Amino acid sequence: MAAENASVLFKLYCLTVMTMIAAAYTVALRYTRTISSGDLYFSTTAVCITEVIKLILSMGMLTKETGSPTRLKNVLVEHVLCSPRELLKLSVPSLVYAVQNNMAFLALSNLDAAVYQVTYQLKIPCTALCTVLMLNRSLSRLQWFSVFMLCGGVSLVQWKPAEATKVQIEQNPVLGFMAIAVAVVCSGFAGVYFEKVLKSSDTSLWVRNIQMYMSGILVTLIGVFMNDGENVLEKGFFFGYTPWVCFVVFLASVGGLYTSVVVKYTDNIMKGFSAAAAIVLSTVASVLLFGLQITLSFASGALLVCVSIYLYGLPKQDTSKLSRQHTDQESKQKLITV
Ligand code: NCC
Repeated sequence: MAAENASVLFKLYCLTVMTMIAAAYTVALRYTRTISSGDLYFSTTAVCITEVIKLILSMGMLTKETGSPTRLKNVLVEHVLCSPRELLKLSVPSLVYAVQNNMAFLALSNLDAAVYQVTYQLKIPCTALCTVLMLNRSLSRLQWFSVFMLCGGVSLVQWKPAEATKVQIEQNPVLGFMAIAVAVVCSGFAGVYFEKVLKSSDTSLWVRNIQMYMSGILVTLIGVFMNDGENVLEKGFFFGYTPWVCFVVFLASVGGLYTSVVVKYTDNIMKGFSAAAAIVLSTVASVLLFGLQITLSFASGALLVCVSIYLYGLPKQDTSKLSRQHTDQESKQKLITV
């Protein structure tokens, strides 16, 4: 399906599911890292097994796309076995995503989920910067302004007063914030890099994903042995896996695939804007359906999100027309003064 052929409804569906999964993922991950029964699982193994599941699911999608086992075999031979250069190209985002995904575990082991969500929004301007630098796209001043406004708006929307949550582990907030800073940069860079590779050829999304997840498995496996090698050998790869941990791995896998579909049909900046809109809309729906109380910070954040979406979407010529009008007025003023 070509990007332009995907219906608006389908794009909306993917964005909403991606956003819902991301919200559930953050909370569930935090829960598994802090409410431990003593047998805390190795987070590096969770990141690794997620790559394996994403590879299997992408294989399934490619099977469906190609339609016959022979065609599937041909595609895999051409794009995976006989394309070491492409595999190498995709190993860049897979390495960066591996770092990012491990950082999420480190950050959520040391910071509250709400604090994490709010701070992580810095990825929006970081992604915009990567888009401008790596994809040679330009943003008008108004669009830059709206990107920062969105960042502030989403932070306010997700803001919750700090609660004294019961955690059974020692936390290091400085380490948590440092992990977020690394994750923010990784998310911006890897997202835009993957978008660039995906959109620069006709190669199928599922082929690109397979290429990326293959090196992803290798990289994250190295991460397992570098960080937890001895313990994993002693206690086992799946040590400490509870149904909740499996749920986190499931969300990470499905969420990752939805992210890739969203990037295919929109772009990384749009992903940020639409995810924000989905958060606002889902809260408004909860107000209408379940009588949820709206806080002042949510209302002001939602307003900022809406205004930023409007400003970002203004056609560029409109804004340049505005600035041209402004300059014309300035010149007239100067003439009058002279
Ligand atoms: O940070 P974010 O995404 O940009 O991270 C992208 C996640 O998607 C996976 N991915 C990306 C491209 C691709 N072709 N395949 C993939 O599997 C990457 O491995 C990485 O995990 C967001 O925009 O906020 C979003 O946030 C993540 C997640 O909440 C944060 O990274 C938290 O640490 C969401 N992931 C999940 O919910 C599992 C993502 O959907 C949206």
